[in-house]
Amino acid sequence: MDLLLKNIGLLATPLGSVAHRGKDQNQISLVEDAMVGIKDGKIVYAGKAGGSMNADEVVDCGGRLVTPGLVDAHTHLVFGGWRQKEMGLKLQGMSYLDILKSGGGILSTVKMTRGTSEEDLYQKGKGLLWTMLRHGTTSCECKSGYGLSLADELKQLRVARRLAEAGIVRLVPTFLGAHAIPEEYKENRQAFIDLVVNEMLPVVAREKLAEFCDIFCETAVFTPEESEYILGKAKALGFGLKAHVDEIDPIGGAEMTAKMGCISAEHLIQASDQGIKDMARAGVVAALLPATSFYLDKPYARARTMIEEGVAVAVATDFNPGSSPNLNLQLPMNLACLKYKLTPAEALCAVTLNAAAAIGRAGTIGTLEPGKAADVVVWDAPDLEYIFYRYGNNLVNTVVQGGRVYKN
Ligand code: IZC
Ligand code: ZN
Repeated sequence: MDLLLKNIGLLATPLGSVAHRGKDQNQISLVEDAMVGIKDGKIVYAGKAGGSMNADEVVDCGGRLVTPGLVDAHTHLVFGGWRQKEMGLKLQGMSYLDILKSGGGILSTVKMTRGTSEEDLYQKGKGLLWTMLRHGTTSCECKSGYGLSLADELKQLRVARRLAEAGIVRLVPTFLGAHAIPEEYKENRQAFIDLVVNEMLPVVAREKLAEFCDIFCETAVFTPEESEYILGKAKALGFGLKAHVDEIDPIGGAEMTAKMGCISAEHLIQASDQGIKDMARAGVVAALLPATSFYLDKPYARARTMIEEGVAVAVATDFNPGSSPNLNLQLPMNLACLKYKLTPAEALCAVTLNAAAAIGRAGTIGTLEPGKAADVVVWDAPDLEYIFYRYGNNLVNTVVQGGRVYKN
């Protein structure tokens, strides 16, 4: 064996390789006095301590809590600049969509991303990934959507590919060309939709630069009908589907994700009862983003209703320079308990197994079981409740990613 994590006070993990819905989301395995054995970057044993195991490297967990590495199923990781200059507008009461309509918001990040070189975007992304890793995130999804031209979307996705190859955090790339209508197409939105469908999607598919296609389905951005059209074209090219829906206004986005067979639907703050039922029937994972509700001072998605209706709930950061400039998944974990009223067990599942399912990785990450990737967090915590109860500082003691050990 390459690595042994011994003296684990409590090993807490969901089990299995499919998203947990309904009452199952609350079912996790809790083993006291445990150990985890790792070989070739994979878990070979996770359970009760005992027997003698020889390992090249031993980490003494000192009686601490151990969980699977966190999976951040929704990030906009690659972008130029930041948006601190919009803080003043926000404080004066200007809304997220008003800032976007006036050419700021996403569009200001588009300008800065177009103006940043591939190498600079890569270096910045690497720094962000190291920070995420130190906060316990061992896998993340990463969206494009700040290029909004063929060349600039490809640039962002090439950066994502290089970041994946850097091997810091496991990374799953998503094409979000339909994130906003860029300034140069303001008077001709159909021409931009044609560009996404006829030029961007085929090249991204051919160059295998993204696994999923996402869209911002929202008032003044893309309608549910336009979303169906674009996602339908993406599906035909082999992309898995995701969509940002019903974040600000209830416009039938959740229903649309069920109809299109999306793997996940994002935000869902205003999702209708029917939309939630449709998602449960179609098996769409709800990727909820409570740090965005916090940051935009908006209501919180109806996570309890979703769980009661049988929707698998995942929780992610939505890390982006506008509505969620935070890449520490521990804050949304706190909010999942405090605002969504999830139990610690449900919330753990939401940032591990269900998050893995939201990005098509439930078979390989998200639980501590033999055969899965050796992605593990050792927490400065004696039990599971503690990491949801404490907040505001980093509670990670040690992270193992792909069998490599990083001590904080
Ligand atoms: O840059 O504002 N919601 N897209 C949809 C975002 C937030 C990212 C941004
Ligand atoms: Zn987003």
